[in-house]
Amino acid sequence: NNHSSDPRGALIVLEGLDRCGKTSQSSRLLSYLEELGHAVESWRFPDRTTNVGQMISSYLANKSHLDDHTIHLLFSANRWEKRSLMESKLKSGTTLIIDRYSYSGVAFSSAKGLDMEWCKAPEIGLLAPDLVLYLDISPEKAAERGGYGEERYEQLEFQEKVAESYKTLRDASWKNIDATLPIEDVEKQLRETVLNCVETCGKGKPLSGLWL
Ligand code: Z5A
Repeated sequence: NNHSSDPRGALIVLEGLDRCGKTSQSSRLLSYLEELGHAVESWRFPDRTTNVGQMISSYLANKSHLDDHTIHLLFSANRWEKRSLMESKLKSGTTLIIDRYSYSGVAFSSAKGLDMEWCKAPEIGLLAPDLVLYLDISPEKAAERGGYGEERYEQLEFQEKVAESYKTLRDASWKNIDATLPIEDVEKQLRETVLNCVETCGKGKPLSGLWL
């Protein structure tokens, strides 16, 4: 039985450099969609609550060292452990707004020098986002925002490389958003795109696999 035309929730991903404003926008989008009566949840990766997530968290806080390939695969495993729940939520009509996903996985690891195709491989077959909102800001501007520099990847030079990697990952689901504007104006840019996406998925756009 192929229920591909059943209505479902949308898989919406927020991506961008550190301090681009993903967390702020994801909670705003959550309230916006809730107020309109949509079933919606906000998630984030890494999901630090799982066992794998705790290993990632300790690595990011510089409390443990891991080989670059190993941490890459842990980030990926952290998404795989949520895949079936993700699918059932979407199929039951819940829209998911996700703060970071496979694009982060590939952009950060390839910025360290790992081969991009190798980085993509373990992500293949995860659910493909319906919309990727890239909150575009330069590493310099992002660094001017609060709380920068406490975790492993929060260095300018590295963030430049991440920005380059992100550029090569753009695909049809990708939308660039000017993230240098005030929070309210960034949100305004997001609202219409997100609503269109939720409506399209509600009409039964089929779910697909990432990078297949
Ligand atoms: N990583 C990886 O390597 N591989 C993977 O597969 C995944 C992740 C999933 C942890 O991610 C690290 O893991 C991350 C990538 C890597 N490393 N880096 N860099 P995380 O998601 O846990 O942490 P984060 O990316 O650093 O998120 P964040 O610190 O929460 O930043 P944010 O969500 O983008 O921004 P924010 O919290 O909404 O805003 C930051 C500050 O700016 C805050 O003070 C806001 O009030 C302010 N802000 C927000 N928007 C604006 C605007 N428009 N104007 C002015 N000020 C603003």
